[in-house]
Amino acid sequence: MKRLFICLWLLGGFAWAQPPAANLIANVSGRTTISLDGTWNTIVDPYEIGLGSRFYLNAKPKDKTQLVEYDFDASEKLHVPGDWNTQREYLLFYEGPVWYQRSFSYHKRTNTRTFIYFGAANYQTRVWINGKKIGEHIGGFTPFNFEVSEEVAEGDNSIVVEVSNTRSKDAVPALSTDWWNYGGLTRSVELVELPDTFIQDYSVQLAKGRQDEVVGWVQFNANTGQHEVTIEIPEAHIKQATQLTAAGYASFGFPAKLTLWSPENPKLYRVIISGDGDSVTDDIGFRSIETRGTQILLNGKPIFLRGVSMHEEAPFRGGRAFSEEDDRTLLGWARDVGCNFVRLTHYPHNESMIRLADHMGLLVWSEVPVYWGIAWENPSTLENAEEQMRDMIARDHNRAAVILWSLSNETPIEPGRTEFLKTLAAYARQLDSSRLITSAMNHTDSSVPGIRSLNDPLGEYLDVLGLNEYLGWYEGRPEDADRMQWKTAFEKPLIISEFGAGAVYGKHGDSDTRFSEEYQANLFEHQINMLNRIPSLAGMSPWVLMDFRSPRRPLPGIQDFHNRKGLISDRGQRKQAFYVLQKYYRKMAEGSSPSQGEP
Ligand code: GCB
Repeated sequence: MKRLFICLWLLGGFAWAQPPAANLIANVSGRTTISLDGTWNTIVDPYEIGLGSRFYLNAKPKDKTQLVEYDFDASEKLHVPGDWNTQREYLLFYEGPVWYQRSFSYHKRTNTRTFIYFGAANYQTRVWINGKKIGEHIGGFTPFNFEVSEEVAEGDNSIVVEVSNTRSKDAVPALSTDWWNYGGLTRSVELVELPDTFIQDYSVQLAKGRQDEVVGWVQFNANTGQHEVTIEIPEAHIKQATQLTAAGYASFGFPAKLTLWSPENPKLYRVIISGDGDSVTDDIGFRSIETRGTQILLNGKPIFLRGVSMHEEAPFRGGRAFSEEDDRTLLGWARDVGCNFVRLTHYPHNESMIRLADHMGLLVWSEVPVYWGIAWENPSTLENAEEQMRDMIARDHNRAAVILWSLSNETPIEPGRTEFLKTLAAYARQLDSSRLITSAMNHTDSSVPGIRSLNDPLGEYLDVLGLNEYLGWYEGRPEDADRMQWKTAFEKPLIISEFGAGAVYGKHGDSDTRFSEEYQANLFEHQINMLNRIPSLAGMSPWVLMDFRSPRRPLPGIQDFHNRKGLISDRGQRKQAFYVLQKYYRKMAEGSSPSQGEP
């Protein structure tokens, strides 16, 4: 194939100037992996004796005189991936460490490096292989990996992982959340095999503001010598080569005529990156995203985000969602409502959810768990939030579906918080200048009766404003919406990122009866009419797709520790409000609604 000339993009304009300084391996599903999912032996450790008792040695008494007070083999089992809370009744409310152990057999291969990769573990994790400490990680929703080439043995191996979901005031999130603190190895664990020098990460996307030019970079894990790296998009007859720097980095840019990715046509191209003895394949969509005044433009055209917010909670069985089937059900429901957009709250969801959104044509808002009050003044809390942002971006930056990185949800207006989020916004932009930065705010000025004004100083640092409001549920009556006006102090697109009301599926009453389906449906009617009057509205993501577990919701017979604001119950039953929103979104998709952004 004829090799096209590759243009060096010296004048800036790369979507990513630099790859993130993470050591994450990109696109693990495109690599040779050995799954460590399945049944693990586990010891619940509420008094935190495991470290002192050296559980990580997975010891057995050598003879009958020796005292060893634990035994992984004889202990209860848990399935990985999965939270522990929903696998054993007595662990439902448990917060503390649990020790996991499993044995595996491994055959070492020459010229191969071995890594262990965790999709996520909530919240604090320590890992040992064959008694040797490999590493630690904090953060409950982002992936991490450690090299274990030296530590894995030919033949039998034992891995021990301590996972603790203990909450703390300096953590991200901190002490209080309106979702269940599911602990454990909540996503897959696998070994990844790579050549000595390998492609650590890459970015391939449209140049900012262009629809006919692809730009990107490739980063190897180590110095490579000045080898060549090629980028192929076979379906578009593209094959480009460029030179790596000695540090194993290359940037590139080339003209390309591609079918653009959109919700109506979520076209993905197979992209192959090869060089210096390594090669990785990915399916990538190409689209542009930007704002103009109060509009969001997808591929240069205004789009209204018909969204819904959702937790990563498993339909039907409850607990943390982890399987492709869970993801398919949840995103399928969002599509049934008529969505072209999902707000994945309040933490990064699993990678397959994002990849599925890419396939299904659902635009994504992805968020780090900077939720309510956290330790704004603590530098290590900021560092933690930055790391979670870095790893969320590192994992998903090649997904066309993701258009918004969200910094936070409902944070108090105070100087320390605004400074913290300003720093986090700048960091996110430094990592990925191609996407839009947002945050869900919730404080408005109500000093003028009948008008709510969003003038949170955080708005200055965002591309898109998110606003959560609960008119008609936490304050006032649903009918108050008929007289309410919303204004913002910024000439920027606004997404109403939450509104909603609790309803128990099958509970009926008049529209004044709390927790009845009728109350919720009525609130949606009034909210929709109100939101339609906001000139800068560019989207909405009502709260929430499906009922979910929350320790803050104890009302017996109604909540039973569930937040009941779902359009769908946790058993998959659709409430009346589901159909109210569906009707509205369907009409809008047909173009009969006057909302901003629709052509
Ligand atoms: C909110 C939060 C969300 C809660 C929701 C509620 O504003 O962002 O996490 O679950 O309200 O139901 O109160």
